[in-house]
Amino acid sequence: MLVADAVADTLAGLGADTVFGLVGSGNFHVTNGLTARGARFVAARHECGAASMADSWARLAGRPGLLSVHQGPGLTNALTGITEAAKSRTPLVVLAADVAGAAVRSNFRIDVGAIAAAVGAVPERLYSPQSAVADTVRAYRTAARQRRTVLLAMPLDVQAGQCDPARVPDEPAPSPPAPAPEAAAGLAAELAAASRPVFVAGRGARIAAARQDLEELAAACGALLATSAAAKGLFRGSPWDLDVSGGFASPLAAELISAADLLVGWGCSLNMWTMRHGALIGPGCRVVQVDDDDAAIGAHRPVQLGILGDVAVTARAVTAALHDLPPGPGPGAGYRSPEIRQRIAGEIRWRDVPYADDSDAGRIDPRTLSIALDDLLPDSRVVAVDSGNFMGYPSMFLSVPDEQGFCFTQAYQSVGLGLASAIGAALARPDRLTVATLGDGGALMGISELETVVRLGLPMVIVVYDDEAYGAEVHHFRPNGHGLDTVTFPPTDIAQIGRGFGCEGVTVRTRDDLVPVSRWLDGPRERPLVVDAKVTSGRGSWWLEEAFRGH
Ligand SMILES: Cc1ncc(C[n+]2csc(CCOP(=O)(O)OP(=O)(O)O)c2C)c(N)n1
Ligand SMILES: [Mg+2]
Repeated sequence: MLVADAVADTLAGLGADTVFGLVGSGNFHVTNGLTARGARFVAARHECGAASMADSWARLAGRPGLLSVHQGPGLTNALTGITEAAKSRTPLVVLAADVAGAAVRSNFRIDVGAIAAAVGAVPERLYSPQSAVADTVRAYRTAARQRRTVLLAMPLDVQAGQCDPARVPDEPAPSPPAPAPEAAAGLAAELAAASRPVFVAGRGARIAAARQDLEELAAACGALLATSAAAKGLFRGSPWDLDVSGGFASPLAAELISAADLLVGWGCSLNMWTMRHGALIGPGCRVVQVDDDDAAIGAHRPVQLGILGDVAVTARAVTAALHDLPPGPGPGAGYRSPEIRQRIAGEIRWRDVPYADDSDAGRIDPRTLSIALDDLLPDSRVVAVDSGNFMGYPSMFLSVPDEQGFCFTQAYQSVGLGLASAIGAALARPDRLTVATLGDGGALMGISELETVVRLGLPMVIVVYDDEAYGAEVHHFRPNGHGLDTVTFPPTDIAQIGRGFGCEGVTVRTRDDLVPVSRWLDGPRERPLVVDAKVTSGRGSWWLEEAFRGH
């Protein structure tokens, strides 16, 4: 069997059924091999877009994504998207064609292994025709089981070799790690002693599908529930849900989190964003971290107790340990009082926080825009967010139905990934309306994938918060009186650009301009909708100040 076919056979045998990419001669055979075995190939217009699509698809599908790229520039074009995936611990296998070992003077030659290592991906390689199947299995399982982005170099000479037909060893996945019993008992004792415990659930809680287990434990000890941005929506609907902790936290959420006497991070790194550089950890507050990666424990904040274990398994073990505590006062109502419940119901959402609307005749306040969209858009949605000053508005003012409703690709803080990540999300969750939220800078950077949205017939809403600037940079440098010519731009008719690609396009300057959005939502949604919202930009957003502190 041709090695290229054996690689495709192996991946299909492991369950791969969707592959994103851009095909050149070097990845042609493997990609065709996959489609011949029933996989869907999604052609992107830029490899970075393909990488972001595969990344967000994998996040929402809950299994490894596949990205297929040509050797050399095909891979380097994809690098920003691959880096985001690697930093987010997205299970992703990059099928990266590579020049033959002897082609030392090839134009396409780059050091693929060094590139993988440089961006935090795992370097893998088809070492020989004889090992190609085992190499592919190892790459896929590393991605799936360790949640890593794996860069599988596929040298052309190896791909063209012959090998025995693929036989994928059938191995059950190992069970998620349980905590040491004394560690579970230690956390139970901490919870029993706490009067104001708060849980902050992160990506690890989302991956472990731990909502129910965490809610049961939280109910048993009276904890309030919050998430990192990566797990936004996990506790939606709970009367004790504080939504996101960190820069996006509403004033009440920040107040309640910083008054906690015990914070437990569940699969959450408690980084500078989630903890506002530690400002959300009040004086005397004890901090516990539960994670299946020991390197994550204590990496950002000092902890009094670190527990190595899967989030869901640990939550169940701690609930059992709470019940086993010796007779005594035991946990009380904790942080859950009728007054707090009432305040959460009335004040926890950003849209319930009063603000002075700074819309004028020509531009709409981004908060007003976001609240209006929140009212118009169906609840069954996935919100994908690009990077920039604007990004807090959709993240804070658009609600999401659950943790599957939020696609937040910010581990590398790159502008320009939002549209492509929305495409991956739309393909993973066709049952929901996908809403891509972008700045004008990010929209124009990733605009080539608008053709992909149209070609795939995705009924997507693309909202551009258009301030005609790299707003984040404007707000960063304006206070110091720097010249801003390098970061401001003349008006661009993004609605018209959308129409040029085959979308419907609407320009929004006032709330009344949103009428065509309602009409689109009520109609057949045959073409994607681009909303070019001309937003006010008098001052930077408040969460941005947090970001600048990190620079
Ligand atoms: C790829 C990349 N280039 C540059 C930056 C620096 N940067 C951060 S935010 C930003 C502006 C983005 O502009 P836009 O998408 O319009 O969003 P806005 O800040 O205006 O809301 C830039 C250039 C970055 N984060 N990523
Ligand atoms: Mg902008």
